[in-house]
Amino acid sequence: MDTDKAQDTLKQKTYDIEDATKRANDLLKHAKKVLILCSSPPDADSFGTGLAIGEWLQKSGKDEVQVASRYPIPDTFVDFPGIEEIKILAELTEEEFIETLSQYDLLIVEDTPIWSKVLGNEYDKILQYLRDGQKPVIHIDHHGNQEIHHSDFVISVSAELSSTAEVFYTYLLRKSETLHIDTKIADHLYLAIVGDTGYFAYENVSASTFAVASELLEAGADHDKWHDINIHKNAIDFIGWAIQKTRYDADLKLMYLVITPKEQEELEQIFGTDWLDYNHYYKAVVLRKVRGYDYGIFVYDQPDGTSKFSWRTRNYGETADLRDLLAGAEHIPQVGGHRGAGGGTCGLNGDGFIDILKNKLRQYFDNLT
Ligand SMILES: [Mn+2]
Repeated sequence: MDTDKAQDTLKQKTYDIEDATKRANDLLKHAKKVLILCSSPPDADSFGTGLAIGEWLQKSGKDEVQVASRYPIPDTFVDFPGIEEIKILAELTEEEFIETLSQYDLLIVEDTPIWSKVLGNEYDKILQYLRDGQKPVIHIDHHGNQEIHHSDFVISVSAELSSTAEVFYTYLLRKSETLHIDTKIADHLYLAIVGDTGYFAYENVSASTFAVASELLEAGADHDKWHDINIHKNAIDFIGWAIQKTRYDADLKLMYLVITPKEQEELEQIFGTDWLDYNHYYKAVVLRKVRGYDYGIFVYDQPDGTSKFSWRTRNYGETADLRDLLAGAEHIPQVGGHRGAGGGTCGLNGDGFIDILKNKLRQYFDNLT
């Protein structure tokens, strides 16, 4: 592991995205059969960018290109344009997936820094297969330089831009000599950017995001169509349910929703077993919008007594970066994402996690004064 760590540090110090892009282009040029894995949790950026990469490679004359996911696609995505092109490989065992993978000569993973989010819940053998150099891997992402980026067998095209779509467009597609962007690719990427920026509203938007969006519109992306996305009624009903359960701690500027196993049963009765698919809008329109509450937390208990959490933090002004507060803390094995939106896992249940977070925030505020 020490060698791995040394290599990580080396890679971090010497990382050069132009060089990574060049090496990625080399691999892309020579590959004939390419498998693209979208990440979990599913979103417009993951699917839209995956489909755009697939379309681009297909048009570049590859023999075979497949966009796929190791996780099932939730019902909320049935209307997502092109979703039927994404092959679900969720049921495959690790051995079966490796068998599938062996039929391709390049693997692309995108829109996540974490292996489990692309390779599936069980992935040790798959990762070993990749680590052994059995299959070249390109990683395209915007989540900062974490696990996948640090794997020395991976060529990682990674930059902290609004979306993976923006990274892919900026570093690979815009510079591509082989193909001019067509309407379908433009549409996929535009939708991906719209999704990850909340219609150009979030703080991850920069001048370059607008420049890319502008070029995508020029290339035929349909802004009117993508602005007309409806929200599933369940997502609205979920907000109604969740608002009543949301708790507030004014001193810590913290609002939080803990979903216990008992409440999960209740949610299952209302929304079915897919209840977790409907929280997106609550996070977007409630968690980060209440004045005086800079930190919005969504946490739900796992059957084994642990919990999963995510946050939406107000970015403007003096707010703590929850990544820094929680990284390496006791009972927090995993934390990632962005300053404004991220999440992780906790070895304790949801209430236990809230206690940890409150302590961390209290320390943070005490240090400020
Ligand atoms: Mn993304």
